[in-house]
Amino acid sequence: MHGRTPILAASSILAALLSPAAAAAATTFTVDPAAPAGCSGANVCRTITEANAKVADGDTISIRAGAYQEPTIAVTKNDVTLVAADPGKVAVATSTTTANAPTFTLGDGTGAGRGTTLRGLVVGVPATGGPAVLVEAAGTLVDASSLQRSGATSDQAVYAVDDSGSGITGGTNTVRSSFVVQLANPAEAGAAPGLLGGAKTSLVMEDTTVVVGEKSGAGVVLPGNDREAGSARTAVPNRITRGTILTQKATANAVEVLSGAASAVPKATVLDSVVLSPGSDGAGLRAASAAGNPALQGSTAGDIAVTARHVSVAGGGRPFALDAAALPMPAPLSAVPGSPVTPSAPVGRIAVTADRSIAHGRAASTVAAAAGNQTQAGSSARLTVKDSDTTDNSGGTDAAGTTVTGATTRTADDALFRNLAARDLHLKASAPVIDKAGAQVAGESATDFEGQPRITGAASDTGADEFLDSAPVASLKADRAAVNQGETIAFDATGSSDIDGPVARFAFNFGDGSPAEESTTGATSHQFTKAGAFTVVVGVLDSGGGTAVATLPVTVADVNPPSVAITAPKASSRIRLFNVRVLRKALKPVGGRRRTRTTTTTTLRRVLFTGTASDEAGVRSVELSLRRVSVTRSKAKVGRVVRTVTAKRRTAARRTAASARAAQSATCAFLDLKVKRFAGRSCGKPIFLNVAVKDDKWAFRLKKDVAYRLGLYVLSARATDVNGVVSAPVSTTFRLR
Ligand SMILES: [Ca+2]
Ligand SMILES: [Ca+2]
Ligand SMILES: [Ca+2]
Ligand SMILES: [Ca+2]
Repeated sequence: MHGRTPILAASSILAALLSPAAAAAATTFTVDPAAPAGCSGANVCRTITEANAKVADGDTISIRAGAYQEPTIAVTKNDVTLVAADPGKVAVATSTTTANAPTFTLGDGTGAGRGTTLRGLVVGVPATGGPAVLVEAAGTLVDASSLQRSGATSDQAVYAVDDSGSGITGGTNTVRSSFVVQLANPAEAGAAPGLLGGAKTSLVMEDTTVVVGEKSGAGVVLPGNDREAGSARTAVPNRITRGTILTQKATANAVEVLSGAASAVPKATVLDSVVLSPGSDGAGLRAASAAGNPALQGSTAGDIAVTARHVSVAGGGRPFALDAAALPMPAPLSAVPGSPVTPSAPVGRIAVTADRSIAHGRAASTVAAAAGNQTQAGSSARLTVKDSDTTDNSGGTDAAGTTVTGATTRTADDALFRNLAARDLHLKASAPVIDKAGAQVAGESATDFEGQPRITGAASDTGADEFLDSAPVASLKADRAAVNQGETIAFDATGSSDIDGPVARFAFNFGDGSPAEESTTGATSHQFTKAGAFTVVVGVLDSGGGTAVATLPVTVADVNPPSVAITAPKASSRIRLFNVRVLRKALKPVGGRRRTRTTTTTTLRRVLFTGTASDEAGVRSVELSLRRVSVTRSKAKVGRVVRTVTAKRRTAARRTAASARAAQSATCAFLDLKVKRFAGRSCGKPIFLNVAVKDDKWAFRLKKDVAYRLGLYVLSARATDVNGVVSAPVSTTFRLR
């Protein structure tokens, strides 16, 4: 029974899956550029256009890797998903040469095409093209995609919502986990934004990065979400959660919230955990009332209410710009059919609240509540900066109309951001706003602008970034990799880095047994006295306690031979080679005469050669050579000695002459244990014998399997270290007697 449970469960799940699927019968079409033209019976089509012509509501188009150039793809069935079978490898751009033709059109304004999803696509446009994605529906989703207008000469948003069609009465369009890039041709000068929201529908952006180049306009323009919504005037706020919005034109604002509609319903916008990086004279957020709808004289533009929490704005002219004076719609909006373009009197009330945010700029925010042509009673503009780090004037409401309240601080840009000049608004490890924004508030993003946990450490951090210490990166260089013993190598770890701030400490371990060395500069040098192959390690420690290591191999050549010495025999010593024992035994007298038998027994004495050998790197071996210089006339024999004749004593002069002759003849007698006798060899090539060495001491004992002769000998010793460096031999002359 135990074993059957999974099978039963699996079959019941299968049954549950099959029955509703049979009713829904959604079809997946596959687009494969290698397929024959048209669509096969197996629903494999060569082009997206062909598949799109076949789909019914709820179907999926799965697109294989390829670069697709097709006429504008207009999705007019509902809940159709176009998904890359190979995410990131499906590039789509329109082949249409008509000016401003989009690559995708989602919906047609009649209510068709709602619920379309684009997922995993790279969508581009030709130079004269329109938006990469034009939305004329609601409920659409662009997910995990990259929308690009690069080198474009036409001035269009990359992603634009046109919800002016009568079939659209509200709803939300979403861009999630995507990149939106607006890089117009450098020769052009346009004003189009990266994304343009709808007037009746909400725009929700999540985890999306927007980059708009210097020849275009704002990052995101939100014209409101409640224009002419008829009887169902429910404001659904625009929402930008997590992500970065970066604009490069000097005057470009990162986000604009505009109101020109004839509705009193608030145009609510929430920014949560977003980095706003405007142009050098732009604002992080501009909220402005535009003209009312001339067709609805006397009505007001809808009020604007913006909540910005955990937002970081810096690097621009000002954090916020509020303008309740009546203004004409900006150019990109006037291009949207149905947008009001005529300046007229009515304006709305603007309220922007920044909470636990970093609100920086070269100048303070601007708040313009009333301009000369503004006549509508009750118009107002109010900016509140609360519990934030801001360059706005503190202390009540300043002359410009900004109220700075709560636990506000004023920190210099350099003390906050990793690299503001490079538009990197991550917090430095030393930023004083870390852990200053308290607990997470219900409804807020649980993660920071880049998706890291909102609370790291004791509390959340002010602004969009929650500081999460990154490990440093260690780097180690040396002026050379190979030296001789006793030489010095310079090490340089100053190339180590930490993205959060400077590296705090460096610890060097040279690998040769010497003590580790600490440094705050990252540069040091070390003299290697030992030979060998070593791994030098540098450990770097950042201010947050993160560590990293880098290693470098070095080789130190052994140039010091071992030192070797002979301790026995002493120089010029005379060593008795034999023990002689004489036994006399009295025999029975013969004929009254005493008889004595004398037995002389000769044995080899214990003759031990000893010495020392040492080396810093260690001794591998010690070798001896024993040269017989001269012999007595008689052979010494272990056992019975018949007689002993001592050779004529040579004078020093005669010895010198003898050794000179030996050198001339270049033949010497060396002990050769292989043949167990003294063998003749060239004097320059002694026969060496390996001897036992332990703890820097060596010893060798003469054994009786060689017939030694009494006479003059020279013992030489040499040692080899573990690196193969051989010492010069040392010698001792002695005599066996
Ligand atoms: Ca924190
Ligand atoms: Ca972070
Ligand atoms: Ca770090
Ligand atoms: Ca050595």
